[in-house]
Amino acid sequence: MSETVYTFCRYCLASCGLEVTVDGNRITKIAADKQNPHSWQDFCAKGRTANQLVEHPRRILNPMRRVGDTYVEATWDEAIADIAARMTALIDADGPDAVGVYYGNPAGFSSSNVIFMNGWLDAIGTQNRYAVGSVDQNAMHVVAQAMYGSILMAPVSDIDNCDYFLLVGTNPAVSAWNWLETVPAGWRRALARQRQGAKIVIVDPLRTESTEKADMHLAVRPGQDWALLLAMVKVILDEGLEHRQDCTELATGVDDLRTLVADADLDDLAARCDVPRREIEQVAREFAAARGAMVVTRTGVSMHVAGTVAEWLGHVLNVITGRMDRPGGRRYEPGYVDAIRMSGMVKAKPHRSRLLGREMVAGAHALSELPDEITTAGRGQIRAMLINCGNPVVSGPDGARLDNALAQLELLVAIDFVQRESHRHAHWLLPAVHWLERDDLLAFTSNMHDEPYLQYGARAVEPPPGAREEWRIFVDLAIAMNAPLFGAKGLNGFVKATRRLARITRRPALEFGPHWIDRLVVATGRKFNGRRIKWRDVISHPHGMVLGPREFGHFRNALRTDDKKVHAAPPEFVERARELLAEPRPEAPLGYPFQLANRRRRHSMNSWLNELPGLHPAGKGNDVVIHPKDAADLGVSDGDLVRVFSPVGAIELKAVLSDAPRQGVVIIDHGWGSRVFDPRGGAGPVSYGANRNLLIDARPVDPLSQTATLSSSYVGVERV
Ligand SMILES: Nc1nc2c(c(=O)[nH]1)N[C@H]1C(S)=C(S)[C@@H](COP(=O)(O)OP(=O)(O)OC[C@H]3O[C@@H](n4cnc5c(=O)[nH]c(N)nc54)[C@H](O)[C@@H]3O)O[C@H]1N2
Ligand SMILES: Nc1nc2c(c(=O)[nH]1)N[C@H]1C(S)=C(S)[C@@H](COP(=O)(O)OP(=O)(O)OC[C@H]3O[C@@H](n4cnc5c(=O)[nH]c(N)nc54)[C@H](O)[C@@H]3O)O[C@H]1N2
Ligand code: SF4
Ligand SMILES: [Mo]
Repeated sequence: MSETVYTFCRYCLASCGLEVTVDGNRITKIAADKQNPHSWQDFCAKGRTANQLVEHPRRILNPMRRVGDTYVEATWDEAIADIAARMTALIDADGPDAVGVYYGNPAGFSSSNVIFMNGWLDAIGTQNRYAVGSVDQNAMHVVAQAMYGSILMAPVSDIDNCDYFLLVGTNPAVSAWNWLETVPAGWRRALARQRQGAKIVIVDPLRTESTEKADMHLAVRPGQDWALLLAMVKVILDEGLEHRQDCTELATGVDDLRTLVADADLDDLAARCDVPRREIEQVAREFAAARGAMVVTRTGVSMHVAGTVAEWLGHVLNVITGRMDRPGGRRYEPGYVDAIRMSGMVKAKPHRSRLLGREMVAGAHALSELPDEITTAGRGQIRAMLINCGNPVVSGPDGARLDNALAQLELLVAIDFVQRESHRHAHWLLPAVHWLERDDLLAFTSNMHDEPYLQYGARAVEPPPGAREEWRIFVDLAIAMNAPLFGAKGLNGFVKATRRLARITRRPALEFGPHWIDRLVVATGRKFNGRRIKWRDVISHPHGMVLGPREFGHFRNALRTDDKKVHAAPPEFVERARELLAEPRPEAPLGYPFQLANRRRRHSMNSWLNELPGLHPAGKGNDVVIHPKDAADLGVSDGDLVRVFSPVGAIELKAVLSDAPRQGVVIIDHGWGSRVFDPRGGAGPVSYGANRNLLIDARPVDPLSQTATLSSSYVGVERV
């Protein structure tokens, strides 16, 4: 007999409502939940085929221990005891930093994973924490902290009132309108506004599915958005087009911006970003004059050495033209929990990395530093590592160096569904639970939705009996290592007592776990219509509930700066901008004439859905896309096999000629070339395409966000 479960997709923050048909414990169909009042219209094939990952033929079903070159299944008791004993021995010998962790993007789509992971890390006391932020969104966190006083202060887009969209480094037609915000059906809503007369301007070195629909496309030189945006700030301030009131009452530092732009030259900036000066002036003037307008910056902006400055200047444009907290601009959505206040209660210990002495960004160090921290001897060297929801060898820079370092670890533990590239040296593979098998209340992203919205992501099916949610693994490890969870003395004993009680009474809910936190969060959440949400409201709305209208006026209150103002010109950003201005204009190094750009695909999720049969039926893999004029110079024809090389690596792929990239730029989609191994069946690995991040030197990083140059590195191309 089949039943229907309503839940939401947790692959990306679009969070599409799903209607899942289940027969026995098997998913027979996944469709959009059109009764979901907030999000379903972005529904895509990734969500539709999510059961293929649940039923992955190579899924790890029980903990697996490495024995020589093969793996054998083990019990959880054996896994936890062995991992705990080996980590404890290393910590006793070398201190807590001997254990390191990397957590990837999917960790953020679980309500319990990161909280309990940090609880375990605090328990053992290691500061060797590495995260995906350094190949994604760190620039935004750094900017939010400096300008608004909190890393989590993420403004949301008020699309339906917007008359002028300036979209920089984003391809919403493919990736949907989400990063540190989510606007369901955002791209369609922007196109609907366009039909009513709004203008869409997109800044992107590539012609994309989004630029095809734009009114204007500025094909910027990769990595030079900072120059383009600084030029726009200059035009606006020099021509007196700014919003007087916001520049004096909402923000501080606008005079420092004036001084900065006075020292910059429009022709120089235009030459740097390679966008004609008159187009820059036109867009700046139109943007300032539009009734409702917004700049939106995303990963195309952040993944460069000047990423933070560019991200900052995007926010500056919104602030100085009066777009914050006004219709058609960027709002602050308080959601139903005050994540900013809660994150402020967690006081992270400041920590500098051992070798380069860099501070953490958003609670973690940068992936680019990880290989040396593993391979360089001395106190604080990482000797054991846990990878939680990540594939950093493919997603991060210089994968070969990281792979080589991971091979040298005394202990590598991976929690995942399948064994991918980054897990190939693992001593232990621990089987994870898919979101279709897990309950999640994503309360801490509630203020990133473009309206107050709450949905409990119910599980559709039970996980395989041998799989475990991460939170439980972290609790078990803390107990086995005799380290106080969350650093709170006595908590382990309490957890054990609740476990006993749950067992004796046969009421699993009595065991301490994330559901306690979910209930607490809702019980102490914001009031709507004078009343707090009750847990039974949550449960009785399986399609989710919109809790109220989109409101303005919360932004000022949410600011966490000491003077409750927006800091428009944080000194470290101004200084970095001056450094960039003093640098010579960008030029390709000898032998590496092309900049390597990147694209996402509708049917890929970073590095992890490419092997699913339902998503990429024909011609799986990635190619290198070359402009026909560049190809002619290289003597390359469509379909030729070419070698793409950089100082740190080389890969071979098929050439495809297209004028999608600007001349001097070649495109290779990221996320490909990750092998999927078969630890249970012992068959050979499957792999599609090539890992373009093998070409990225990890050393040059944005000094402010510590992000590597994933989208503007230089490469050479030759026919094989
Ligand atoms: N060149 C280039 N590189 C990029 C990007 C780019 O645009 N260009 N994009 C960057 C961005 S934005 C991101 S977010 C990163 C992603 O970087 P990562 O997060 O490191 O890598 P993913 O490819 O997302 O791999 C996620 C892994 O988690 C596993 N997984 C999925 N769900 C779960 C779960 O619930 N539990 C557990 N335990 N495991 C799970 C998957 O099977 C997969 O192996 O890549 C970055 N890398
Ligand atoms: N289908 C699908 N959807 C996804 C994901 C996915 O993997 N697949 N990933 C999700 C995740 S983790 C994230 S973080 C979001 C990211 O969402 P987006 O940031 O919108 O990601 P992209 O689609 O890669 O768009 C980035 C654009 O920036 C352009 N770009 C590259 N370099 C530059 C530059 O120097 N300047 C400018 N102006 N543009 C540049 C690229 O050509 C590309 O078109 O998407 C999410 N949605
Ligand atoms: S992956 Fe597709 S279905 Fe899932 S939330 Fe994102 S857009 Fe929606
Ligand atoms: Mo991301």
